[in-house]
Amino acid sequence: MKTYIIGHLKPDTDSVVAAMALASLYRGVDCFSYSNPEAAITGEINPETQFLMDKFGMTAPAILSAEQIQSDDQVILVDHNEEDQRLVGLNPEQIVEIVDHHKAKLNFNQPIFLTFKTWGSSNTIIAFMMKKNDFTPDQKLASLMLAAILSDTVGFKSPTCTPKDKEMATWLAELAQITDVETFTLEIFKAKSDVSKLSCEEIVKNDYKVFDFGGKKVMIDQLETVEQEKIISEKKDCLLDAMRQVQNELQVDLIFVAITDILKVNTKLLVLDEAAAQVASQAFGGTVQNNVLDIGAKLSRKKEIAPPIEKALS
Ligand SMILES: [Mn+2]
Repeated sequence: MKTYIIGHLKPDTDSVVAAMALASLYRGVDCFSYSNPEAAITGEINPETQFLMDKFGMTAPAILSAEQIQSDDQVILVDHNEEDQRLVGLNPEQIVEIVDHHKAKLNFNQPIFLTFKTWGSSNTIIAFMMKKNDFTPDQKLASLMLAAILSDTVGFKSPTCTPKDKEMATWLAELAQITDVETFTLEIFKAKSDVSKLSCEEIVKNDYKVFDFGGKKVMIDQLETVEQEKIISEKKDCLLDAMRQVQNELQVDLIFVAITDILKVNTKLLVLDEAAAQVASQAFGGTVQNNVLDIGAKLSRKKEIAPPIEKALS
């Protein structure tokens, strides 16, 4: 019997490291009675997470499929809760706990443990849980947890960032013995931005979430980069073709690709068709020009991009 701790589809650094960190806490502190806590991920890690694993000599958790989960195993979700973002085929009756910082959309037939905080990163929540339990992550794990907080809060610049994120990051930076957090943040940004090895289809599927907004399936992919202009001027047509293909493949009603410049703090939305253009204009104002809508100083999909789209569709 195992307890799998697993993040969302299309794993990002926060979700991969949150699974590792929570598994480490649950293995390390006696009062948690989970049997064999084991971190897992839903699919290949992204280039940023790979960079961090290499940098700190760590190995990412193994990819788990629903078929590998035995009927007596338990599952803990981290960094997500909605069904559309869970491992495909996962039996909701095996979920025993959720630790998350996203809007809750839940419907369970059994009582479960829930830890939801409106902080900028799931790793902030887990660091907080560690402190409460007098548990100290080792230097490598602390480094990864710090990186996850910096990644999710875009170096503390995202509107999702809270004082608690900074407080936990300070604690983790000490444990990690990382004194120059700013330089470390830039290193993470560069790794995040490296799309040189990705095809347009891979970019469109690099960091996407599918939402159910008023009965419509809406896919929002976000590319956080320091090369926004270059990507739009060099890859727009190729990305639009890939968006068309991915929209068909995933059977979503609307598809948006947000290209976010994390240094300039600006997002440009790639919009595929007239239906999406209308929704985008209604959500953010302005007019779509050549399939691009500049939505201004926005960084956070969760707080600044998805909610206006949801509102426009309601
Ligand atoms: Mn997160």
